[in-house]
Order: sequence, then C-alpha cells, then structure tokens
Amino acid sequence: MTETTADFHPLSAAAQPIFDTVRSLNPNEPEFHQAVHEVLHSIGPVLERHPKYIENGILERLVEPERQIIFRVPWIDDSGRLRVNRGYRVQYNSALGPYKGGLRFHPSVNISIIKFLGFEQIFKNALTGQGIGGGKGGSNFDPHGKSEAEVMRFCQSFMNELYRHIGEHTDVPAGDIGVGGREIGYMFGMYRKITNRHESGILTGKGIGWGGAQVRTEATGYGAVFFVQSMLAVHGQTLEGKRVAVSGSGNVAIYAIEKAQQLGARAITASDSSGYIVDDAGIDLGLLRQIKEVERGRIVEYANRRPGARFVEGGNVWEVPVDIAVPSATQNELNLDSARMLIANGVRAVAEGANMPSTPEAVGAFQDSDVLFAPGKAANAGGVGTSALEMSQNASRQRWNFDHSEQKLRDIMTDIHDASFRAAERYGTPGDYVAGANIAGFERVADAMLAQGVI
Ligand code: NDP
Ligand code: 2IT
Repeated sequence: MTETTADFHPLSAAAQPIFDTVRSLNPNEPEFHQAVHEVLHSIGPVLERHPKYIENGILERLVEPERQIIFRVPWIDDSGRLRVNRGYRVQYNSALGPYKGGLRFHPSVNISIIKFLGFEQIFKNALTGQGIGGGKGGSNFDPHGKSEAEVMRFCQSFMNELYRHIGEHTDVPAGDIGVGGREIGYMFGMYRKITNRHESGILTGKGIGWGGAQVRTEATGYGAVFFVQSMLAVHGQTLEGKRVAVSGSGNVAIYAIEKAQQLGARAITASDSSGYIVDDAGIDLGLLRQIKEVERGRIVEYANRRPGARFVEGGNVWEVPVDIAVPSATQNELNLDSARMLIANGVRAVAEGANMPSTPEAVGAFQDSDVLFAPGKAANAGGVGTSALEMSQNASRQRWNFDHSEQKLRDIMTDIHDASFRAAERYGTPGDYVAGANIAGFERVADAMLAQGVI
C-alpha cells in the first residue's frame, strides 16, 4: 500500500502532528502507519472532549513501543546448512497488564508488520477487559515446506533468545500466522529446559494436557461469529440460512466456519495463498481439517476430494455472492474492488477474523453503504480474550470445561460488542464499530496511563 492510502481520512489538529512524527521516525513502515492512522482518526472526538489526553502527552507515549527487541535466530536445516532468520518481540504497552500477543512466522514479517500488530493488540486487549497489555512478535521464518525437525529446531533457537524477555507477569506470547499448537509446544519445551521451570503462564495456546485451556484453539473463529450474531441481533436478524464467505484456511478460518455452521449458516468458501474453493453445499469441515490441520496440504486438495466443490486458482474469494464475509487470512487482503463486489452482491455483515484484512478504502466503502462492519480488534479479540482465561486457569491451577469456557468467550464477545456499540453512540457515530472499538479501547488504556504517571 502507498502513503496516500494512509491519508484517507483527515486527522484532527491535535492528532496530525503525532502522525507526522510517527511517519518521519518510522519511514517505510506502511502497515504500521495504517494502523496508527485509523486509531488517531477515530479518537479525534475524544481528544476534543477530554483535553487531558493531549495535555498529558498520552498520544506521544502510546505510539512509541515501550521496548523493541530484534534478534538473530540461527538454525541448521536438514541438509546440514546453517540458516539465519530475524526474530522480533515488540513490547508495546503494559499499562493494563503484562504484554500479550501472538508470534507470527511468515516470510513477509518485518518491523512494520510486528509494530502494526502490536499497536492493534493494545486496544484489542483493552476491549477484552481481561487485564492484558499489548505486544507482538515473530520471525520471517517460513514454515511452509519445512520438515517437522526443521520447525522444531527453529522454534528451539527462537526460544533460546526469547526466554529472557518473557514471563507470566512480564510478557506472554501465543500463536498467530504460522504458529499453532505444534510450534507453541516446541517453544514451551525449550523454555522449560533452559530455565528448569515448568511455568505454564509464559505462553498461551498450549496443549490441553499440559496447561492449555479448552476453547483457545477455537476461540478466535468462534468469537468472530459471535460478534456477527450480536451485530445482526441489533437489527432483529440471525445467522440462520445465511451464506458465509471465509478467507484463509488456518486456525481462525476453520473455527469461524465451524461456528457459523453450528449457528445455522452455510459457510461456502475457504482459501490459502494459492486460491480459493467454493462449496455451495457447505464446507465439509472434517475434510478441510484433515487437509489443513493433519496433512498441512494446499486448499486445491479440498476440491480434488469433494464432489461439487471447485478451486479457483489465484482467484479473489470476495467475488463469491454471500450475506456475511469473515476475512481470516492476512492484512490488506480485501481491497476497495473486493468491497464493492461484496456490496453489489448484497453482503449484510463483514467481521474481520484477521488483523486489518480490509484496506482503509474498503472499510470506507462498507461504512458508506449499510453493511455492518466489525473491525478486527473487536471481532477477533476472542482469541486473546481466551488466552487471558488460560492465564487465569494457569495462575489458579484450575481447569474449566469446554461449555464453561465457551460461555466465558461468548460473554467477552457480547461485552466487546456492547462497549463498542455504546462508545460509537456516545460520540455521535451510532453503528460505527470502528470508531466505537477504537474509542472504547483507547479510553481504557489512556486512563490507566494517566493514573500511573509519566513512565
Ligand atoms: P494460520 O497460519 O493458521 O492461517 C493463515 C491462513 O491465511 C492460511 O490459510 C494462509 O495460507 C493464509 N495466508 C496467510 N498469509 C497470507 C498471504 N500473505 N496471502 C494469502 N493468504 C495468506 O493463521 P491464523 O488463522 O492464526 O491467523 C489468520 C489471521 O488471523 C491473521 O491476520 C492473524 O493475525 C489473525 N488472528 C489470529 C488469531 C489467533 O488466535 N490465531 C487471533 C486474532 C487474530 P497459506 O498457508 O497459503 O499461507
Ligand atoms: O492477534 C491476536 O490477537 C493473536 N494472534 C492472539 C494473541 C494471544 O495472545 O492469544
């Protein structure tokens, strides 16, 4: 994306110089600029009504991470060759609790991506009401095509540095793109070996048998669908019979599809970086999980094995006519043209399962139509919210069952929906969940920063 895209909305006189400084201090970081710009735009009316945030330099402090760690990750591949990747952990803001946020392993990872994700995480985590600060990390390591042993050696080397920066009360990483239960397991094992301590609270997304929480695996996808349910309920509608397009076929996508189907909708698409599949009869979740979770295969396999399904190589999944869209792959995967296609095809609601999947222009198009639009920091907060439940269970040595945990997730998502909805109303933009989520999240973090003084 270009710098002009980030200038999509005008900023208030108080916010513009902050954004200018962010840009000049952090050149060539377009995703980071995009995320900061959106929040600064949304909170304009809050700054006007409450000058204390400007007077106390909250914005200057908020945009600057508390700490940024960049490190070398050397490992040996199966042919005996030495490889070096770059590791990151950005500890962005700890006013509300220990830094909390996932680790992303993907070749595109750079400091701009980790900072945009860490910045988003601050407000998302505030929205969960769970006492967690914001952070993010990862590496430009690409797990695709790597052997099990290579992934393990990489994870071990990554943790060999990361361990000194994390802790139950300091910073608690989890998964994100390219990091799931397998990688969390290898990293946890290495932490335990280095430190000689079985400290469950240092990572979330662990296996159920060794400190993991029920529903964490499902939580992000389930939560995004619960959020859609809440938005539709405001208008007296339900998911029953709705056609749903989901992008991606990873952790978030799979469980968004599952929950949509459990609630009576028909999820008909999934995708990966090679293209998308459409299955008008409704996705066969068992087959999708077999291909993606067990075989770690490509999405074309689904169409090869499922009669009636088709694979569109390199296609844009948003061209499929649906009532509900849940983008669940990656940032900026849904642009203005895609938004226009969805709107023209009559989409009713869009909930971001991924982080920042819609470009600013796409968000603008949804908001200019009557589409219900849920931004990622609200719609996908169920994952980190359930991570916080895992932390609670680890600290108290409790184990909650699936139903209880799912009810807790449902409550968290309802609270986030209602807080975002109310904040939008308070500031005169009813129905604008982008403004509402940014304002509600900002107020919680900013008030904690004010109370804790200049640090
Ligand atoms: P996974 O690694 O499990 O799955 C990612 C999926 O997205 C894969 O199907 C992948 O396809 C596709 N994808 C990733 N990058 C690209 C790309 N550049 N172009 C096209 N397709 C791509 O990740 P998750 O499901 O965990 O994460 C998906 C999104 O949800 C991310 O934005 C993440 O930040 C966000 N998120 C995740 C949470 C979680 O709990 N896991 C919580 C909240 C948000 P391929 O295999 O071909 O790369
Ligand atoms: O983007 C996200 O919220 C996540 N990847 C989950 C973070 C977490 O700590 O569970």
